[in-house]
Amino acid sequence: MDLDYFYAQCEENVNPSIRGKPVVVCVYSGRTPDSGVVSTSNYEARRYGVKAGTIIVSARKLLDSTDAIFLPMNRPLYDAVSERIMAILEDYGDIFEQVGIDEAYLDVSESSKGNYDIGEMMGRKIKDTILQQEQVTSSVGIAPNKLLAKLASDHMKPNGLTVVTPERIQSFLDNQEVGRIPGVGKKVEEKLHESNVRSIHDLSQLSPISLQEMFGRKLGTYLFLAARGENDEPVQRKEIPTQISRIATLKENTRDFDSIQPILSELTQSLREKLQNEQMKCKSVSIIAILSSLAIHTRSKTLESPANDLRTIDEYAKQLLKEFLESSPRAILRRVGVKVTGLSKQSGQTDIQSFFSNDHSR
Ligand code: TTP
Ligand code: CA
Repeated sequence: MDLDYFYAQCEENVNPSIRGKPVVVCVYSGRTPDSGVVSTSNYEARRYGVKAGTIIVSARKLLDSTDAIFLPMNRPLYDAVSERIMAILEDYGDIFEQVGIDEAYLDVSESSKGNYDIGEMMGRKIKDTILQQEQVTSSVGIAPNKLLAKLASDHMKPNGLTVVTPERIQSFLDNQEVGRIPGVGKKVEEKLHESNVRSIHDLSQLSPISLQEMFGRKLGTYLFLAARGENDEPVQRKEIPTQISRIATLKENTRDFDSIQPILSELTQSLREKLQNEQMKCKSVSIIAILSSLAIHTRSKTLESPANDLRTIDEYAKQLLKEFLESSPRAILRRVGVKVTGLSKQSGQTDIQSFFSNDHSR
């Protein structure tokens, strides 16, 4: 199951008056009013060639003649919608695996008794429930494995439902472009094109040996099997991590707060993205100071309430660094790190503070 034009669809739901117009969700870098890239766009905007990764300036030009709406990312909103939808999905399959903010796999082998008609009914029910409860359209693929289910969910986007029964695998695959296979990026695609391999059917004509020669053992074997629709990756419930940390080596050994702090902030940013992707909150924040002597020190603080917004984590980390430097007048840092612990799944309710934290106001 993959939600359609997810961020933009959330925005349409919050403000229905923009529905029908091209909607562009942007990651503004802040350098100039229009610098940054498109995070995603609705299908109206895609008709003009505006999609994830398009530079905002280009998007404005492409949509010049339209009444397009440009909005900044509001990640707390999308997180909250995603979490409610994932909770709906969890009730269905035998095993549930969320991938990213808007995608999930459900193993329904047992509950469908391996019957694709039952699988299809489950798929419809899931789509209907998400639409009724959250007014979000989704695309579902039902197939013998994760690779085929992913391709099937992409097949009729948006609002699609595609069933690939075992008998239909090869005909389903043959006409599709090799670039559609998950894991086939630009480079692999170009290399295949150079060998005149464009469709998955073309790919299926290559021997495992020649694929391995071109791409190495691992990717070569994957591609050989993928061309036949074979993939044995299990649907697996994600283990919930108990802590996440980031660490970096400083350009030079120092105990100067102003030179260490920007590095710490970068680490905090990356850590917080991970937290939000995993839809987790943390209870405490620590900093790690590795000194020029290689001695390791940590300092921790418990938050007033679990959080995953940048401002809170960044402020705690900065405070900890300041306190550490003050309490250790001879410490010279070689590396610095930040760690969050006491992780828990974030609750459905988005609190005001994280709602107005950086993404929204940027
Ligand atoms: P996708 O599922 O790739 O895209 P989508 O849901 O917007 O559109 P589609 O109908 O084709 O599924 O990504 C999910 C969300 O992730 C998307 O709404 C915004 C975000 N995203 C980015 O921020 N940057 C990116 O480059 C991509 C690909 C997605
Ligand atoms: Ca999607």
